[in-house]
Amino acid sequence: MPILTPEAPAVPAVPRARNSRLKDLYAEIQRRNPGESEFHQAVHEVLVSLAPVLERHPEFAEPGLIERLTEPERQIIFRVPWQDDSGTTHVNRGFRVEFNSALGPYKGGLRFHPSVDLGVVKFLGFEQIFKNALTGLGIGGGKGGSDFAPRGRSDAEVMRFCQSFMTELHRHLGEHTDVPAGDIGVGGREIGYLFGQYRRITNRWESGVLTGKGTAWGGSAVRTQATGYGNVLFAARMLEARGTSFEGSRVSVSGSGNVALHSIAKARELGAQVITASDSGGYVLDEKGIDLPLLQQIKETERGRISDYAQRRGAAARYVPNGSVWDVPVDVALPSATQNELDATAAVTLVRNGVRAVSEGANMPATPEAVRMLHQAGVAFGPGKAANAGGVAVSALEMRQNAGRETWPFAEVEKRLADLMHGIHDTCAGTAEAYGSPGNYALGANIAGFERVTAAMLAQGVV
Ligand code: NDP
Ligand code: 2IT
Repeated sequence: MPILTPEAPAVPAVPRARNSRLKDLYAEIQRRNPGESEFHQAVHEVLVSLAPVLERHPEFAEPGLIERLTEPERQIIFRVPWQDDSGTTHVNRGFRVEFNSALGPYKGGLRFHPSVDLGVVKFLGFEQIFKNALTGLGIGGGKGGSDFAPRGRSDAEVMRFCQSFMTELHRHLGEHTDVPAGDIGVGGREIGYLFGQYRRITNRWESGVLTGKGTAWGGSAVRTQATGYGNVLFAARMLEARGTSFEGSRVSVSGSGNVALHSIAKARELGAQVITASDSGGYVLDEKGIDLPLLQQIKETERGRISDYAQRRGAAARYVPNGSVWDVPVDVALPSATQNELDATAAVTLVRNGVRAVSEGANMPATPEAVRMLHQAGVAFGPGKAANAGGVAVSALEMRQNAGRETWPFAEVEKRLADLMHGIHDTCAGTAEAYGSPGNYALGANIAGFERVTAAMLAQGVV
């Protein structure tokens, strides 16, 4: 982990005392949370942005404030026993980290993936605090999940797992308390099973307790598309600020899940040629442009793999097992799979190949070294906590519809999403500029999110 210097070279110098306090704080966070490398990384990325804020706003330097911000309000870890179709019992571990509720009920997704552990959930929950603050929609930060691997499991097995998971988690949730949604491995099917079990146990139709529900039973239009659409809208605004656009550009997308599929759709709508998609097995390069209906059929209906897509597409596509999708020369790259999937080597390759913008659909997909290189090369970089906020923003709109027993039309939610993404872009850009680092969206997102949440924490006293 590099020392605490800001990611971009243009950040004004700050007095040594503030920097050394942040360094001490970071060392203490590492000591108190051993082995949680992703959490350390997420905290570090924020702390490196804060020295100029503490200088300008001494109230935010109040002892204990950043210590509270980096310590979850509550961490829940529980056993999730379930039986597979052959009757064999499995035991997974469930997590919910309720990180910060200064701005509203804890809000954030659930991830089901074998790599999930406490450090991963804490990194995601920490990111979520800032992301949710940037939406301005009155939602706190939280995240949860399990080391359960849904891939290859039958619907019945996934249902039993979700029911067992919710049997424990339900006591911690509530529309005014904690409101989960989807993330990796948790989509519409899982939210349905989770909601069904919550309703059964509590005997309440409490639609606002989960978001990402089916539109026939309380879900919002556009929630499924919102993260991918939102990331492309954010990237489009970054390109516009540089006098360019998606029109006629070559775009690479990683992943082939919820965020990737809807990023591809929106980028195409804006005139781009999207030429890649991937999964943990490899990537496909489709020079004619990804055939979205075919990819959706394979991923959403058949729950298949990218290798199946390449096979069905025939000569038009080239499948590269275990390859790096970032080797493909593009104008815009949209990492949409998982954390740390775009490292320094990938960033160098992208820059050499002339990339103009990188916008994070996933959470923390670019490593700190990659981010630094992109900044130094003058590439427009959209940090996940701003660029992928469209998903949770439409989740907050789903909560509003549920509270008012309303159903808003697709076009209305889509318009609100576009306005929200433009607002988040402009907040990040304006904050970066105000702190002497124009164009550094990562700095702008960290500072704007930090100011909003810590102002609320200060007003609410030491809790
Ligand atoms: P999905 O489960 O729908 O898709 C995940 C995709 O990423 C799959 O293609 C998967 O491939 C790939 N992937 C996952 N883990 C790895 C890995 N370790 N290495 C390589 N590929 C991997 O998830 P989402 O699309 O919902 O989420 C993608 C990212 O976007 C995550 O970082 C998530 O936190 C973030 N995000 C999601 C939001 C949402 O609304 N869903 C909102 C904001 C951010 P495979 O099948 O091989 O595992
Ligand atoms: O990372 C994220 O923002 C999400 N997975 C969506 C969270 C939500 O509550 O909609």
